[in-house]
Amino acid sequence: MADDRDTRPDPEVAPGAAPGAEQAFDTGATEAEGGSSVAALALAGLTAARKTLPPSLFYDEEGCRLFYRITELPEYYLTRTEFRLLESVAGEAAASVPAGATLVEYGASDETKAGMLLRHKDAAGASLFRAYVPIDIAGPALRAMRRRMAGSHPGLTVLPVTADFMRPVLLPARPEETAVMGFFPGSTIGNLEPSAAIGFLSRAREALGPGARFLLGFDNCRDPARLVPAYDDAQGVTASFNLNLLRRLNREAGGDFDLDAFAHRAVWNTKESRIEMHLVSPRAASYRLAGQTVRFAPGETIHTENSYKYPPERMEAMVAAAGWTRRQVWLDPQGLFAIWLLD
Ligand code: AVJ
Repeated sequence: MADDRDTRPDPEVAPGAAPGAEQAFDTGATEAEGGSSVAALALAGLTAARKTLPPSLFYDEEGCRLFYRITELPEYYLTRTEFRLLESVAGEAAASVPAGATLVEYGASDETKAGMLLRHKDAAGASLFRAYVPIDIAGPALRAMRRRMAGSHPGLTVLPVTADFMRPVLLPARPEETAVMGFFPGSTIGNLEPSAAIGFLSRAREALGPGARFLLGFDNCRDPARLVPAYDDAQGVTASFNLNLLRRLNREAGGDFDLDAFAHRAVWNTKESRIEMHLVSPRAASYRLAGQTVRFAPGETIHTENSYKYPPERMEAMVAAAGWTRRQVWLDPQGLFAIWLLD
């Protein structure tokens, strides 16, 4: 039955989309960022004085596969550290909402982390969560998730939203009195510029409504000796993940990039407290993209991602600027990863 709805807008959509909201309620849209074409996004970034590509472009099907492989690399401690931490605190975190709540996950590539929250029940044995709203740019992954969860979580209403969570996201309608918890794991907040992170957090606060809780997972490590290998692994999986951007542009945006002519680079930027990923063109070169020419000077880079690693006091100021209050802090035993409960 779930498949029946895959090509139609979800009927349970609240009327009156926020201005500028371009999103699909699981309509199977293939555009990047729920509206702008891959070519338009890429051209905007590659014709700028300092070349960039938006990290949301990483996650085509191959990119999702490569990211999953990254999460299993020995050097990439983030996912497994957060996983273990979440395992130990999920009960306590989930118990901060009354039974029958809705869990809204921003950037939900699969249900493993949410599943740790969703399984909890209150003292009377009632499920703490009645509905789950995974929001992600990758429509196919969301549809696969909904099919799996129909079997694994009977009784849970799953309402996927295919959207870039950086745009105003319109949530499916839910009963007014239902409690809600936002969930933003994976240190994905680190991909955002600080001002954009505050903007995201305050839009989420508005969308989730008064009384909402928010669970935020982020990398707490600022040691380049650990971070650089995590973003430039020995097997070269992260390099493939980065280069896959160009493969995608060749396929979807009329590009002719020579993948062998670019090198992956990960650098720790101390001043900005972030890991940067770049694609470097060691030689002068020019390529076609969507009917235009993109020229590279020798050594010029495409800046493809930032992963900010915010010190706790900085994160505290950001959540406060967005109107949230930090209620609880959990850290793994090594102090590498943090999960904060906000309300
Ligand atoms: C999914 C954004 C959290 O920044 O660590 C992994 C993506 N990039 N390796 C991160 C990523 C390179 C990841 N996030």
